[in-house]
Amino acid sequence: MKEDNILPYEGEAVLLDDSGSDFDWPAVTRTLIETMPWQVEMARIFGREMPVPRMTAWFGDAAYAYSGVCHQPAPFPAIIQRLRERAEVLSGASFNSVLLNLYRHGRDSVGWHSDNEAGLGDRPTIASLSLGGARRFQFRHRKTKQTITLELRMGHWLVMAGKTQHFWLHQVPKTAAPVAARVNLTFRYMMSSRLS
Ligand SMILES: O=C(O)CCC(=O)C(=O)O
Repeated sequence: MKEDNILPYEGEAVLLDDSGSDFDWPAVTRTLIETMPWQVEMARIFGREMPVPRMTAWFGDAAYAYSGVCHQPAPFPAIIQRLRERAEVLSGASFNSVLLNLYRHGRDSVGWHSDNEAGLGDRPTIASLSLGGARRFQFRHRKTKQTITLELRMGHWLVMAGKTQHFWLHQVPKTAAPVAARVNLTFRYMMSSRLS
């Protein structure tokens, strides 16, 4: 993975272009938008309960807490199972859970954060698939503030590994440009549940 590393230090991130694979990505995108149990989650931001600016859905073998929101175990639908298998082939890692994000328009976003929940472990491998409209994705190093900007397009897999979540934040910023709806799936491996 090292030779394709997007990150200059203290992390590993690889961008794989899977747009030419056997998947009909526009059809997969439509199916996910139409059939996933999308919800607007509430999260505690600066001490206030606020709707997050995107829709989310969750499937996994174990319960999971994300931004203070508890997700109960939920079996993978067939289409997500196919994508999980693809994620595992491309990354060489195994995944038992997936968080889906639906960015309905350019005002939907996810702010600076890292995927560093305790159940993910110290050096999680996370495979993140982009579908639908292209959006800007940025990494920012916690200490040096170095920022790396990518454009994530339909069929791109961003695989993050090693100490990435420890040293780098990431975000999908809002945009004023007209953009098509975007679906993102982040496959993760939860080592244990912190929920009962
Ligand atoms: O939409 C993306 O590409 C990133 C999503 C993300 O950062 C997350 O779900 O934690």
